[in-house]
Amino acid sequence: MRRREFLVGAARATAAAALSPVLRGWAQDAAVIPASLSVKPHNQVSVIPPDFTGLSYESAQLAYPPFFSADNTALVAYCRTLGKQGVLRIGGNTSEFTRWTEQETAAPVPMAAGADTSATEKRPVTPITPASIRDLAGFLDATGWKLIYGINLGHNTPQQAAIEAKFVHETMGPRLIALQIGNEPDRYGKQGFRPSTWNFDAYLAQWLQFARAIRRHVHGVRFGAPDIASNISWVVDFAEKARKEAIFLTYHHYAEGPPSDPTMNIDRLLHPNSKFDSEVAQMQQASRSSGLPVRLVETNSCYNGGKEGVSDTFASALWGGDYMFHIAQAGQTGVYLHGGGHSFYTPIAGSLEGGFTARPVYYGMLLFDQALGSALVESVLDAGGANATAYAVRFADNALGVAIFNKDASKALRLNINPGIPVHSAEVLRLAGPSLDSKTGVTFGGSEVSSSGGWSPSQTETPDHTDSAVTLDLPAASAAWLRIA
Ligand code: BDP
Repeated sequence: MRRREFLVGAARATAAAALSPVLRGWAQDAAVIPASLSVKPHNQVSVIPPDFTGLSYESAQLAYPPFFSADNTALVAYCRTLGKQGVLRIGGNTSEFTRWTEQETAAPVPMAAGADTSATEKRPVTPITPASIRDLAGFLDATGWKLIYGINLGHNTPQQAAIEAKFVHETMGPRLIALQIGNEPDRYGKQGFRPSTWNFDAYLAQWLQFARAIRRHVHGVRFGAPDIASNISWVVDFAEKARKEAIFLTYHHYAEGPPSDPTMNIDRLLHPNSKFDSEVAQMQQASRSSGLPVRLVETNSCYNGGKEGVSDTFASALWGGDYMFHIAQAGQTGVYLHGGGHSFYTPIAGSLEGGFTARPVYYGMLLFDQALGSALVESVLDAGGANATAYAVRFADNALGVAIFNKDASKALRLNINPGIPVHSAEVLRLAGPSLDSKTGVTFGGSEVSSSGGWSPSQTETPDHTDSAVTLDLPAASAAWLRIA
C-alpha cells in the first residue's frame, strides 16, 4: 500500500482516526520542528561492507550442537533476513570456560544460552566437540554467514588451543574469517584469571605463545585481536606492537550498565556519548597507522545481559540502527550485537524447541541493513534542536539512501532534504513502535518479522518531492529509511 504525504494542519486531527497508530501519534503531536538535511553525494566518508552486520553469541551455546545447525531453519531465516553475508561471532565470558574434547555427549540437553550476566569461575565448563563445530559449519552454509571464533585463553594451554583451532580451521575452511584468543583479556586481573599485576605486555606475551602454538599446527590461520572489554589503550598497543599478528583489531562496547543503576535508562541511551566517540577516534587513528581495520565484535545497549525496560524496548531499535550507522561512519567495518536465549538485549529471542521472536533492536538492525554495500557520504543535519541524527549513503547505481533517527520523545520533525541529485523517485520505509518503552508492536515498513524469521515491507510511502528536494515528516520517537533515485 502506498501512502501519500501526511496530512497537515486541521485536517490532521479529523483524519487521525483513519491512520495507523504511528501516524495517529504524529497527527496529535504538538511540537513540529522544521529541520533540514543537506547531502553531498560525492564526498565519501566511509564504506559499509556487505558483511558489516553480525551477531555475537556465547561459546556455551555450542554445548547444544542442534542450536547452530542447518536444521534450525527458523534461526537460519532470522539471520538471512538480517543479511545475506553476515558474521557470527562466537565468544563471550563463557568462552573462557570451554574445553575442547573429541568425546561426544550421548544426548545433548536442549538449551538456548543467554548472554552471560557476570564472570565467575564457578560456572560449569562447556564441552566443545566435533559435532558442535560440524553443525556450526552447516548453519553457516545455510545462512551464507561467516565466522569469528573465540578460543579460551583464560583457562587453557597453548597445546589444547592448537588442537581445537586445527579442527575449527579445517572444518570451517573459507567460512572462518579469523580466530580470536581470549575474551576481554583486559579484565583478567579483576576476574581473578591472572594476578592483579596483569597488563598489556603480560597479555601480549601469552597471546603470542598461544598464537605461535596455533600457527605451528594450522597453516594459514588468521587472527582478530585483542577483543577487549573497555581498555581502548590495548587496541592502540596491539596495533602498534603486534600489527603483523592480526588481520583486524577488535573490541567490545556496551552503551550502558550496570542494569541496577537507575541512571542507565532510555533517555541516556538515546543521547550522544562523547567519551565513547573519543575512544572510537583513538581506534581509528590506530587503524590508520597500522593499516588494520576495526570490528566491534561484541556490543549491545547495557551489559550484564541488558536492562529490562530499556534493552528490550522500541528505544533499543532507534539506538541500534543509529549506533550501527555511527560506527560505520567512523570507518569501522563490522558491528555484532551480542545476545542469545532470552537475554533482555538479544536481537533474536527464543530457542530451537520454543521458537524465536525478533526483539525491537532487530528492527533497528533491519533498517541499517538497507544500507549494506553502500558508501556513507557527507551530510549536514540541522535538527532544529531536536535529538535526531541522519546518515546519507550512495549506492553503486548512484541511488541515495537516507536514514533518519528522530530519537526525540516529544518533537516531530518536518525535514526538508536536499539530496544533491535529481529526484525522480523517493520511497520511505518507516521504523515505528507504539512508544519508546514498548516491547512489542514494532514494525519496519509496516511489517513485523514473522515467527519463521521472514520480513518484507507492507507499507511504502512516496513523500512529497520536487525534482531537487524531498519533504519528510517524522513523528517523535521514530525513524525512517528513504531511498532517492
Ligand atoms: C561481556 C561478555 C559477555 C556478557 C556481556 C554482558 O563478554 O559474555 O554477556 O558482557 O555483560 O563482558 O552482557
